[in-house]
Amino acid sequence: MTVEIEQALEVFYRDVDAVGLTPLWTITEQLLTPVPKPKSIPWLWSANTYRPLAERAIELVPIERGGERRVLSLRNPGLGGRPYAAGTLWGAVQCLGPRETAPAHRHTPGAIRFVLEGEGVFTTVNGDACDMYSGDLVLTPGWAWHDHSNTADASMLWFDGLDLPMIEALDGVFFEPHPDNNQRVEGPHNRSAAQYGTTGIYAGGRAAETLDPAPSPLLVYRWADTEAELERRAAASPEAPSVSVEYVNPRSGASVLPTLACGMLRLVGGRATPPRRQSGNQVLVVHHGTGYSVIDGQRFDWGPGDMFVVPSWSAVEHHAAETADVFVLSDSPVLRALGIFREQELAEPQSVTSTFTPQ
Ligand code: GTQ
Ligand code: FE2
Repeated sequence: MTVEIEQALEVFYRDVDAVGLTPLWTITEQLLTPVPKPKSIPWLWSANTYRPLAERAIELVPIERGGERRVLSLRNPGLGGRPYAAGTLWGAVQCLGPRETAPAHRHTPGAIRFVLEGEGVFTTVNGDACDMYSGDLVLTPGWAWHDHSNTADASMLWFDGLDLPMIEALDGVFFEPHPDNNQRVEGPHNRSAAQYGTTGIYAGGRAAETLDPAPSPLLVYRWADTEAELERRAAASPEAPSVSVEYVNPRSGASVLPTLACGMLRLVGGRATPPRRQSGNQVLVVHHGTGYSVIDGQRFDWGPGDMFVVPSWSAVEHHAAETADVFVLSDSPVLRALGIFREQELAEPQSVTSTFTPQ
């Protein structure tokens, strides 16, 4: 290269940079990765760790002082301190002490609740009070008014899943407090459940075929109904290492929210699921049973209440010690809607190269 060209190039790079342009050929970070390279990493939050901390939060932090919600968010160490479980998903433990209420509001991000322990709380969604019991799924679709009330003398814990990081990435977050601290409950509790009954619980795999931009009108899915369908599936496939059900919109058969899919996986004790991966992130919450999952070669042992993240395109297989039920939250409806969802069965079980130490 001649000295003139070298000097001209130097000036060119300076001029380009000065006006806010970056030549693609100078970017060293790989942008178009051959496969997804999520920043979040496989991680697990153990119930033995978070439960006493939730109890301390109830004692120490009144809802008013601690903000609108008494929530401990799952912070994935791969995300540079951001309070997100994965790049697209918020996951958290929410707790409400005896006789407490959390103020009503609404936001464009959609949320789901999976109930861990206790009873006596109801979440009011646009005036419909949904009673919450262990193993139930409750929806608060985007822009629906919602608040939580504990009418019992014991505290209650549940898992919150939101599409907040995704909606934030789309610069689509809106929030509004309700004019009153709590909504007025209209009519009897559980009106959506009375109207739609058990029609929102499907055998696994079918919701994927349908897309619906509207959220489910059924707002609460009872554990007893989920369990009954799991048992029907298990009886129909006695050889299978696992069976699954999906929670769906009973009107369309699509995922519960346009952004979030929820399912329940029943793992047969002593068996392992075939290793596979899919694009998009997942947060799993153990409802019953013990076992371990291998995620990208790392072993994660789990038991009831434990929560863990399977980032996009990570290889995963689940092993149950005894029959285990695991709740699965994913962003797959968005990838499907965009026509970019991929999944792959892997030929070989993974070899375990390390074991995760819970914090
Ligand atoms: O219960 O309304 O975990 O608004 C995060 C944001 C729960 C809620 C969270 C929320 C809520
Ligand atoms: Fe909220």
